[in-house]
Amino acid sequence: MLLLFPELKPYATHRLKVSALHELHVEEAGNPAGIPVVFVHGGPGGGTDGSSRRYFDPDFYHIIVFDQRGAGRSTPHAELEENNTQALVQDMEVIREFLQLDKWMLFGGSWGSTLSLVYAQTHPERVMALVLRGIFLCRDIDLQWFYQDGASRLFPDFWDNYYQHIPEAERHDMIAAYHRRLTGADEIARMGAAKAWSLWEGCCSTLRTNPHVVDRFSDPHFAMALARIEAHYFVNNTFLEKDQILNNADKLHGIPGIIVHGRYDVVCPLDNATALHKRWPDSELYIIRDAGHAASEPGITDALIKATNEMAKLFRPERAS
Ligand code: STX
Repeated sequence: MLLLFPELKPYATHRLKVSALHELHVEEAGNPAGIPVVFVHGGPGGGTDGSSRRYFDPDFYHIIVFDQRGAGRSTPHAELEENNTQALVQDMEVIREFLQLDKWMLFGGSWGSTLSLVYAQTHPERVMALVLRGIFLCRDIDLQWFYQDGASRLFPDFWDNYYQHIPEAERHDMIAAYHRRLTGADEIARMGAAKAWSLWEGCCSTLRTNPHVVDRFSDPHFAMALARIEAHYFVNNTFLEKDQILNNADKLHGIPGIIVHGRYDVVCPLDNATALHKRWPDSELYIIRDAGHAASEPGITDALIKATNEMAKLFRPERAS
């Protein structure tokens, strides 16, 4: 089993102003002459941390990590104005041009897979390869499954806390009910809703409930960005057309991809990955037999690092062994 690469510090960090309102945190690590790879984080609103750069061999990769609008160290924190899928795709173009890169590899899990796929379908000529984990197609059935009726039946104990937070009269549309509280004037109500929303996701992310993951999702700063930004995207159908990603799968033609998905992923069920893989002949699918959703699951981490090592061989056969 492969483990994360050792901790490493960025050799450069940047603040990129991408609109009158939003400023992004961007960092570069590894080998500046290596294969450029961008880490696309989940949520939306999840942000990055020190582990984000550790999926890539720093001798072979030029590692780019950034926090999407309102997430992590980007500012304003948890901001919803001018925050949508198309703006995030555009921001990735701003980052790519700022770093003077012709093409790059995308590495994204969960919402990071969604955004990577939308980016690749918009700018296929800019994408060398995709390494994706915990595919999230953001179809109606995917949102219904996790936030309304589905995952509730596998984790009824954790569901109770998420469900009870909303009065009965509003429970027919849980995403809308949370969105009202997360965007309301009452700060205490916003914080309470953020914690209940985020905890639900944290508790379901791993095969066995992991206290470190639950702690991270309970952190008020983390929970506020994750919950507000997710609910904002989801009430807007993630700013995508119905089944947009599958319907545009032909645009991925010729882009090599590795998909890693846990068989017991309850946040984003495995059929997200099989549906994508069927329509994208250039992809390989690895189903991890004893894993849920999170990148930190041992089998998922192992498969992701194998995937980036394979891609390093593909793009630098003379250097990688
Ligand atoms: N959200 C799925 C997602 O993108 C519904 C996701 N799940 N966990 C994460 O993101 C983080 C660990 C990045 C917060």
